[in-house]
Amino acid sequence: RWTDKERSTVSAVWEKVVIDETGPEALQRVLIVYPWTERYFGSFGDIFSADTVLNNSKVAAHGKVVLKALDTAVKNMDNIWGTYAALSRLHCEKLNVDPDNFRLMADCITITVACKLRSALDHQAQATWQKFLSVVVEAMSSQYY
Ligand code: ZNH
Repeated sequence: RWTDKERSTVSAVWEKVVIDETGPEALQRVLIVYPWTERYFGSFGDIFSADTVLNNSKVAAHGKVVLKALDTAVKNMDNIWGTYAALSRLHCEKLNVDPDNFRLMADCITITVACKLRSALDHQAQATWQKFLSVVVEAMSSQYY
């Protein structure tokens, strides 16, 4: 269901993404722009005291974990739902993450990528990239009941 052009666009965008930078920055954006998302990260300590969202090593590490999971989707574009079935179940049953937050996370990833790639993420590339992320969001939500 992906055209060759879409596949090559997603790969081209992803090749330019530095996981260790974009992951932390995207999750920091989620936590700052949508501060209620902090509730899921109780085990990370008081991430809002002083300026600690931006220098909390657990937030940074977790941002990398999320982006590494995206790498799996890029490499399995024909089976994104299958790739995320267990992860979706974990977020539903154990982590109790409201699935609306997946869309917020996806948007923050796009904004972070756009800030870094600038003109390399042109309108056509953004459209395809967001289509890809919307499948990721659907897949992450697929096991909720
Ligand atoms: Zn998440 C975890 C992915 C979103 C919250 N995550 C996780 C992991 C992964 C992920 C891979 C790990 C798992 C294990 O360990 O097994 N996520 C992901 C993705 C996405 C997400 C791909 C999208 C796209 N998350 C999310 C959101 C939120 C979350 C939005 C909220 C807001 N997660 C979470 C938590 C956890 C996780 C809380 C746990 C952490 C710790 O460490 O504890």
